[in-house]
Amino acid sequence: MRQLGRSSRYELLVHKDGVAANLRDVGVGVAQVLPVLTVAYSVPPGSTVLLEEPEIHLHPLAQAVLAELFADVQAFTQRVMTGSVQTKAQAAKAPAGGGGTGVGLDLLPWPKVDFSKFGPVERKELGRIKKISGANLTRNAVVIPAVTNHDDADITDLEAFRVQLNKENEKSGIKVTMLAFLIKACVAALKKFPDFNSSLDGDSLVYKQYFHIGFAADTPNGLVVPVLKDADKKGIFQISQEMSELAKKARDGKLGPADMSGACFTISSLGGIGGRYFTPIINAPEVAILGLSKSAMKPVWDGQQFVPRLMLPLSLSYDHRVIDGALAARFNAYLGLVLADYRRILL
Ligand code: CAO
Repeated sequence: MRQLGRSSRYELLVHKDGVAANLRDVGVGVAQVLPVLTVAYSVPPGSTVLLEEPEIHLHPLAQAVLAELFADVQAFTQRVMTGSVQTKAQAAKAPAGGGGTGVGLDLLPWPKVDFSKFGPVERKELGRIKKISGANLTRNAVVIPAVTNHDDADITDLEAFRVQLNKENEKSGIKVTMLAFLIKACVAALKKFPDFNSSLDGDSLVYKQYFHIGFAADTPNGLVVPVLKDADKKGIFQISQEMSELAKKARDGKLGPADMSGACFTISSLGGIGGRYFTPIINAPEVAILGLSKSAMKPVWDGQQFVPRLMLPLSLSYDHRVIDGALAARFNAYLGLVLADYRRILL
């Protein structure tokens, strides 16, 4: 594609009927013309637009570049005529919710960039799981006013207990994971703070009296969230075993809809991989999600001296429509107490 010189700058303007367009020397680079047009006319990403008959005289090179850039004016004109795209003027006149009104999302179109102008590229279709989870994640990120509370839990003694348990049960074939302890600890916290075990339904909150915990599992095909049912009724060994079966099913792409539905609360653990805190996206209609990062030895002040303790980073994202910041801080603080001394789960 030919380029205009750096000094050549244009902007697209629309006629009052919104179909034909002009160019004017006002300070927008030709490379930006397409984004400008998509913004101005709410043209969906991927649309191409051609200037029908620019009303002012253009440098021939500019016309040639624009002809290449905007290769389909008839299609654009037809889209405007059939109402599948709106001009800016039409959008401004549209009723509430139709864009440009200050309510609704009124988002700009996705930037359309010809990456091959900058270097070699390869195109790959998103996988099925990514397409589905992407749509869900976007809705949840956009709709839920989420806040994340970060904290650290002292798991020094719990980790020693876990290692000891695994030694004792080496022959059983069941490996107890930290995540299993976290699932039980979260059940205790959900019982203590029932708002976390609720879902918004219009102006009401539905409080669940069951405790199904989802856990994010990384698979070759993408992220899935199997659900461990009735975690309150199961011991650490059973939870560890079921989790490992569900994780295997997830990796083999064999999870059915029943394996992935009904969660009250989700845990997303990146602890086996690394990182220090993150902001997990809530899995609607749940109202909170707990992110776990990699535990590390830290110097902790015990009132007299610094002592080495194994600290687990907790990142609790919550729906602020349902949960206040103070409650979230209490939830994390309670989790910290339980994880530091697991006997508290009995209280
Ligand atoms: N800190 C330090 N080490 C940890 C840890 C933590 N918080 N959590 C786990 N580990 C260790 C385990 O002890 C294990 O070590 P050993 O093999 O030496 O015993 C190792 O990390 C691997 O653990 P694991 O990942 O196999 O097991 P798990 O029970 O912790 O997790 C599962 C299971 C399915 C959640 C995990 O395999 C997984 O898929 N994690 C990724 C989830 C994810 O992608 N979340 C992001 C969602 S948002 O995009």
